[in-house]
Amino acid sequence: MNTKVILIATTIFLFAGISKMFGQMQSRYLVEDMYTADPSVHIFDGKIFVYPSHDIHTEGVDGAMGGHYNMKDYHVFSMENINGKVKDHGVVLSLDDIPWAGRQLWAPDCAEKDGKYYFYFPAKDKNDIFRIGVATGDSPEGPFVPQPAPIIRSYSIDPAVFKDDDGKYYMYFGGLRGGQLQRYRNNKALECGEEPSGDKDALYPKIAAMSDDMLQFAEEPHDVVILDKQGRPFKGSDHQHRFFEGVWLHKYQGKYYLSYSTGNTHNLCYATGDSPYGPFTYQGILMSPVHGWTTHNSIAEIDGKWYIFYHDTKQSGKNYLRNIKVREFEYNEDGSIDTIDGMD
Ligand code: FUB
Repeated sequence: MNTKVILIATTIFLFAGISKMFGQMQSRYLVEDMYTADPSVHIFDGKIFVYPSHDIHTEGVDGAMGGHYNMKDYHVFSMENINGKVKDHGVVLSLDDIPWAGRQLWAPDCAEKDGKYYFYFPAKDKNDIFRIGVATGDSPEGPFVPQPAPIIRSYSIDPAVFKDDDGKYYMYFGGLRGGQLQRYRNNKALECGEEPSGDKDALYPKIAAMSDDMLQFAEEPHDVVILDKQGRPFKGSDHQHRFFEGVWLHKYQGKYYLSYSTGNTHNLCYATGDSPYGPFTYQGILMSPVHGWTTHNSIAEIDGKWYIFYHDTKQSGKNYLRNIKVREFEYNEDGSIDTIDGMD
């Protein structure tokens, strides 16, 4: 190849990259007058709804087990379109109104069925055990009225409810360390549970089909198996790839995409599969680490474009005071996704 050809090819390559960048919506903070995190996005009634955690300042820090994420209520936000004004629908559920809950309202999600809305949330019960609760409402904006008790057989954190094209609903959940998943095996609490280390297989997130009334699991939760490209489970020591928390499930061109955080290595990874139950095959890093310890995503197609909702701590400089954001991304022709820059 002579120099002229190389020069032309480089110019075309750079031009394509720059136009892709400028054609796309760059990252945008959604809420700046309060701290919010863990955004779950849904399109309800033709509007974009975001269901986040509501971060607050807390005295007393318990670094390793997340005690400083001491949230006490939830707000709901909506937009008419992706560039539109973000409306705060106010407090839709408070800790004081949840009869079984003791503390720490963590990452929630919401689902719609037959015109009713189901708001799912993790909270520690009065014995400091994370359970997953559900509160119901007649509108995606809330308010939501909690059920008197958590979902039977629920444990750990980060519920994400996915509606498949056949109308079935599934809850994905689980999170390590502060999220307590290491305290369980085969859905049973252990006397003393530890995160697998060394050559032991890593723990998986869980999935359970929802009951027709959306208030309970319709089955025992199953492992959501995530394998590397050679079909092997990740080892407990492989902190760059193994699941930690914050699962989200979306579908693209008939494939199921599972995205999740690796926690202490701060990656958002993704894996694909042919069934909501998996197994899923690891594909790569969806987003490189953001500012802050936690990273948590949700994904939706809005008006023909794809968006990732996430959070970072650029504005506060504190791990437990986060701001939710959105940015556009594109799929490659083969369905893969190039790593999104989390620092952007
Ligand atoms: O917001 C509290 C916890 O931090 C969430 O449940 C995790 O996913 C992490 O973002």
